[in-house]
Amino acid sequence: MQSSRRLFLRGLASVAGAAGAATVASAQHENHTVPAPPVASVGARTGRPAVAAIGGEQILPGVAQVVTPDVPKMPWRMENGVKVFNINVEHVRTEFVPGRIVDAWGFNGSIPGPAIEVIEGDRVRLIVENRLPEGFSMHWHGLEIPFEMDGMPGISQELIPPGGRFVYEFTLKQNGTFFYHSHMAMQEMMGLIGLFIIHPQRPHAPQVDRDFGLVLQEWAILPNNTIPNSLAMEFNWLTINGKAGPATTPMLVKLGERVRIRIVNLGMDHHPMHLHGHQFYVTGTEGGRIRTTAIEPANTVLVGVAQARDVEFVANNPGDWHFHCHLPHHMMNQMASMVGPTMMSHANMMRPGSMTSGLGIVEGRATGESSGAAFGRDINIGATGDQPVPNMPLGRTPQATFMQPGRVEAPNQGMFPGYPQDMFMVMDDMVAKPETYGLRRGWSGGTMGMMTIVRVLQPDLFDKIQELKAEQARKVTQL
Ligand SMILES: [Cu+2]
Repeated sequence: MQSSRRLFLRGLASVAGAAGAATVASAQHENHTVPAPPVASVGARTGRPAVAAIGGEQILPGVAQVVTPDVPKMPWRMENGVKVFNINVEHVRTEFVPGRIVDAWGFNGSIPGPAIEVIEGDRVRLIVENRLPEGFSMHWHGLEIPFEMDGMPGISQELIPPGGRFVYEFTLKQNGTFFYHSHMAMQEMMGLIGLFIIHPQRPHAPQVDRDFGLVLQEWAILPNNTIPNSLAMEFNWLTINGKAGPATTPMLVKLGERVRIRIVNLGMDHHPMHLHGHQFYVTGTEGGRIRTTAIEPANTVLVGVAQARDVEFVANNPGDWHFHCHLPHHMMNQMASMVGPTMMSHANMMRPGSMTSGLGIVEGRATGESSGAAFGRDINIGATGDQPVPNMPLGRTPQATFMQPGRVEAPNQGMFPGYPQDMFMVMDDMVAKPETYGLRRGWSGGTMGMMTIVRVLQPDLFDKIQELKAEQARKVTQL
């Protein structure tokens, strides 16, 4: 108990350290990545710092605010009855799992962008500033707004040039789960999307106690590279709110509560999102609320590209339940489970020196007897030199000692491209945070790729984690 508490606190310290580093990174970013403003056709940069949020504390009395794990809310200020948002489109350096640094594009320092959370009937003004090195325009996906505000370059407006601004303003006539994104296709694959959640003025019945918002994205990032290849069709990193499992922050609910999860997908694949331990009802699409007589039970909902789905359920089954895309390749990072067995440095399967040396195959055919029965997955037919390779240590008490803060050398480091998050993926301590408190030791070995966890907690554990979160917030503030 003592030692697990110590490890947990150590995890907190690394979280606090990361927060400090992020501040420095964003300060540097201010100074060198903003291109020199050219003559802007739609307004000039003002250089005005972002105004601190005054909104977002409470959306509507008695209505649960939407929780977007790992993603901030978009701050706004009220000006003459209009909610005003400043949205900067810019390079963002982020981290999918500890050690997997990614340089992509996002909004206000976040990938996906901060979640906009507003109310039906609101008038909103969205001041979009393009800090990319190329033209940009913003589309408000699913919103019924004046044509000039639709963000279609060439059709409804000119591209916003690098350094330029465009002010979008409209009144919200709908409610539901919407999103905002670049309308340049390749920019979508560089990360440019964010949630746009509109609450109804009167909540739908039955009201939910917890409301969560998730953005699904996929990325093709070669080993030893930090920049996504937006042309590639083979995706090796799958993220929920910009994190890959096990770095995705679990969603916490109290036993018996009614829960809504809103899921949005923008990428090249559709994601069948599956919840363990419960049945849910699909209550909304990207077009709004589904009428009550049409909802049906399920535990997997297909969230197609450009779609949104709201699901609701009563969390009546205590436990830590996976919520994940069920496409096998999307349930891991770097497809480590598939390529792993062919990359073991035994038999005649040498580990690759590079991607061009052919996934470790140095002689014969990929499917030849000497290479095992099948490329990618040895089923012990014809393979004499291979051996079973699990995703995580075998045995009743997993030894979660491979990757810990301060000790980055794992015994198998370097055997696989894209270390860490390789064959032995137990990294509980590297991703420790209050929300993971009390998870079974070794849990992180089974949570990869587009996976997260819904924790249906007894009230005392739920309250304990809230205390830990408050304690962590105090520590970060003191820095
Ligand atoms: Cu998927």
